[in-house]
Amino acid sequence: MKTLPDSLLERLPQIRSVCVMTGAGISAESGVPTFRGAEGLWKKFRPEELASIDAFLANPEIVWEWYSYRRTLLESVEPNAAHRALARLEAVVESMLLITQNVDGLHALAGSKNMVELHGNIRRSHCHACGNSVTELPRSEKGVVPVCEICGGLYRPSVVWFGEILPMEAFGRAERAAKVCDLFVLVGTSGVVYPAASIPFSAKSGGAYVLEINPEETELSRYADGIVRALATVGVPPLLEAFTQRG
Ligand code: BJW
Ligand code: ZN
Repeated sequence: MKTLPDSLLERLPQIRSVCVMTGAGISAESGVPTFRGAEGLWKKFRPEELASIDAFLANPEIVWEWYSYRRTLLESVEPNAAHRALARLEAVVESMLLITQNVDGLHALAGSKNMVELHGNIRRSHCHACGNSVTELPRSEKGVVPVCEICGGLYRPSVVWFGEILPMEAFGRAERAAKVCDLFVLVGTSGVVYPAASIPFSAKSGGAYVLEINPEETELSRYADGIVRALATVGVPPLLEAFTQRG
């Protein structure tokens, strides 16, 4: 089993409050592609052509099709051992907030409750014009973007695109928890997308120990106090085990 850094094990008895921030890497072993990297979604598609309001308004059918493809993929995937370990960690530590950049909903499926979704959720949609929010979309022909029953505007996925503001309540909750936590864990994120990537700095300035779990070096590695170079399903369960044994 992959060992946690000694410096973290020494601090373990003092840790009361934990924040965990996850990115696409935690869902990679469930079969959900990451964005960047060799197998990433954006090897094939340029982000600005798909993940912005300008792209959607210029080519709504293409953008809708891309999200439909990803939603279909999600129908056949399940949470993995890392999602499940984080859901169980909630019951083991005094205080925990899970901050996810993922839109796949796998943390909720694994049972996480105390959680914020910074970049929305691909399973929801809302009307671009009036904001009407739905989980069940009206029927539409394949390749045709469904329209709002209230105003006739186009439905769009309820995810945060480049240039859009993150949900204020979710971001505020994440920032507040990061500032006061004792341990901040980064799992499977490249740390290149802001403002999410700024949250570990709030944790660090509040005195937290920052742990990174990622098989690759990232933009945030040099700021981490401890590093576990492992896949999420290998690196995360030992964290749950360490806190469980501590009691
Ligand atoms: C494993 C693994 C395994 C693999 N186990 N690990 C300050 C500085 C610079 C730029 C900006 C800034 N502030 C704002 C910006 C602009 C922009 C931005 O950050 N751009 C940078 C990319 C340059 N940010 C925004 O536009 C944000 N909005 C905003 O700032 O509003 C204010 C504003 C408004 C108007 C004008 C100006 C400012 C919004 C950002 C929204 C991001 N949305 C996306 C798409 C969501 C919809 C969709 O799904 O299609 O969110 S982008 C995409 O990246 C997605 C992710 O949540 C996000 C982060 O990616 P993540 O999760 O880190 O994945 P990867 O693929 O990058 O990395 C995977 C990692 O996993 C790797 O490290 C692997 O090694 C690892 N891994 N297998 C563990 N098995
Ligand atoms: Zn509408």
